Amino acid sequence: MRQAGRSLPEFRALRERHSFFDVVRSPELTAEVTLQPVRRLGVDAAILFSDIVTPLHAIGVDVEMRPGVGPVFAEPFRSEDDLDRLRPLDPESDLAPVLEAVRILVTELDVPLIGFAGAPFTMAAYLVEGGPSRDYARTKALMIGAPDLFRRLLDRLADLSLASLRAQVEAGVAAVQLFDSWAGALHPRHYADHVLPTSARVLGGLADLDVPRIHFGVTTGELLGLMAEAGADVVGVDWRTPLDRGWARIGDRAVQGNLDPSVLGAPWPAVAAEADRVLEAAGGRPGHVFNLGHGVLPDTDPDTLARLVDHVHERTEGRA
Ligand code: 1CP
Repeated sequence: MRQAGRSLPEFRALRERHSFFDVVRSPELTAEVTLQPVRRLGVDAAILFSDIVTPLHAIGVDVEMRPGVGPVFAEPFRSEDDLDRLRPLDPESDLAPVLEAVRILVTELDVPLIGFAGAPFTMAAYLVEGGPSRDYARTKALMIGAPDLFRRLLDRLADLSLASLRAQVEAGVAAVQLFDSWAGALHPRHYADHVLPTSARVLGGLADLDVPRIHFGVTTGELLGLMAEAGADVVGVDWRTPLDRGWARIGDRAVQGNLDPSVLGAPWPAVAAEADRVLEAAGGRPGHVFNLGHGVLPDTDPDTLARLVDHVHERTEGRA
C-alpha cells in the first residue's frame, strides 16, 4: 500500500506546512508520516517515507518534488560529462536523517519496516527524461544508441542504490524493496541485455544481509521471469497480470500483489469481491504477500483501505 499516506488528511495537513524534502531531512517528521498509515490501517508492515530520488538529492543533484507531478531535474542527464555529477554516496553523512528516522521507527513500530531504493533503470529514466515521462523515448534512445555510456550511468546509480539499501538494513529495516517501476516500458531483450545485470548486482549485493528482497515494477507481465532471475526473494506483480499467471512466470519465489488500486473507489461489496479474486488466484499457497498492484491513488477513502486490511486478515486468518 505504498503512498497510503497521500490519502490521509493528517498527511496532507503536514505537507501543507513542510515541503517534501523538508520531511525527508527531518528524522522526526519522516517517522511521523511513516507511522500515520500504520496507525490508521492496521497493515502488517510499514514502508519508510522517502523517495527513490532521495539519494540523488542527497549527493547534491538538483531535483525538485513538484506537487501533482513528481521528481523534476533542473539539468537532465545528456552526456558523459554528466556522470561526474553522480558522486559516490556516503550514507552515514549524506543520508544521516533517513537513517536516524529508521532508528527511531524500529523502536516505535510493532510491525516490520520496509526500506527501499530505486532500481538503476527507473532512476536513469528520471535523470535522462528530466522528470516523469510517458514513453521514456530519450532514455531508450540512449540505451540503444550509446550502450556503454548507458551502462556506466546504470552502474553509478546501482552503487547509490546498493549503498543506500545496505545502510538502511544496518540501521534496522527488516526488508528492502527495489522499485524498477518503469522497467515495463522495455522489450524483454532490452531488459535482459541492458538492465537486468545492474539490477542483479544490486540485489546480489544484499544477499549477505539476511533480509527479504522485494523487486517490483509496473506493466511487467512479460518481464516477470527475467525479473525473478535478477535474484530477489519476492517479486511484485501489478494488476494487469492475473496473479496465478504471474506466479507461474516467477517460479519458486514469493509474490506480492496485486489488487488494482482503482477498484478501491467502488462500493465496498465490489472491493471485497475483487480482493477475494486476488486471494483465490493465490490459492492459499504460502509466499503470497497481499498488496495493491501499485500505489494508493490520492482520492482513495482511508476507511476503505482500513476495511480492506481487515477483510484480508479475516480471509487469511490462521495462515502463515
Ligand atoms: O507529498 C507528496 O509530494 C506526495 C507524493 C509523493 C509521495 C508521498 C512522492 C512524489 N513520493 C512520495 C513518497 C514515496 N515515494 C514513498 C514513501 C512511502 C509512501 O508514501 O507510501 C515511496 C516508496 C516512493 C517510491 C517512488 N517514488 C517510486 C517507486 C514506487 C512506485 O510507485 O512505482 C516512484 C516511481 C517514485 C517517483 C515519484 N515520486 C513522487 C511521485 C508523484 C512519483 C511518480 C512520478 C511519475 O509518475 O513518474
